[in-house]
Amino acid sequence: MATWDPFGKVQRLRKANPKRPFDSKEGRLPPGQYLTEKFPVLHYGSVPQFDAETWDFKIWGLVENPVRLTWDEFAQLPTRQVVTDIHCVTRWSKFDTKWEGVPWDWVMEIAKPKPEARYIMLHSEHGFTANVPLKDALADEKTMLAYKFNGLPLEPDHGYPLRFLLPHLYFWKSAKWLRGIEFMINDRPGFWEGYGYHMHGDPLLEQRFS
Ligand SMILES: Nc1nc2c(c(=O)[nH]1)N[C@H]1C(S)=C(S)[C@@H](COP(=O)(O)O)O[C@H]1N2
Ligand SMILES: [Mo]
Repeated sequence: MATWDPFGKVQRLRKANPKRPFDSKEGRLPPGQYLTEKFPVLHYGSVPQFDAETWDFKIWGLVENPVRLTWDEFAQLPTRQVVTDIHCVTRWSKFDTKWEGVPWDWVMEIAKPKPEARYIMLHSEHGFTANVPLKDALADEKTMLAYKFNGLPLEPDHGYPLRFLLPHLYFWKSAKWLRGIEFMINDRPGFWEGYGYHMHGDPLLEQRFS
């Protein structure tokens, strides 16, 4: 792992997940995972259609400023690029994937979550949801609302036009076809979590199922 740490990433992640072995070199491939060069596609249900005229993105719940943006508005927000490893609970990992999107900091600045907000629920097309502790979204400087992969718009299968990216948790938390974020005081299970997937989902701790 690089020693240059401009975002204080290691310290922030350690604070969020005290038991996590971030700085171990062997930790790059989490336990029970194998490496793949491919980019497998995994989701429940069908790939939704995108219509730029009717698509919107909302932020609601425990926030000072509820947000609603059209696709045209969303596409003008500042973006950044990240390179990151991703880890699927079905045991494949992929190294050095390249994404571009709107950083999580933007969500915090525009929506101004209330101090009592401690969890978020990601809301996607077809009613798909995934729950994430807010501290995990905050701790990982790679957390973003991603709309490009390898410099190109996301493939429909991989979440076009927009997906969540929170790469230090298992990849099911990176909800595809994202349409909104809800800030909550209490945790509640999302779609896969309702079928027994872990409420947190840290790959280094092998939090696959609860
Ligand atoms: N909307 C939606 N997003 C989803 C899912 C889903 O079923 N619906 N599955 C998750 C799971 S289980 C995984 S492993 C990743 C897979 O992303 P990929 O198909 O881009 O590899 O998407 C996640 N995001
Ligand atoms: Mo998954």
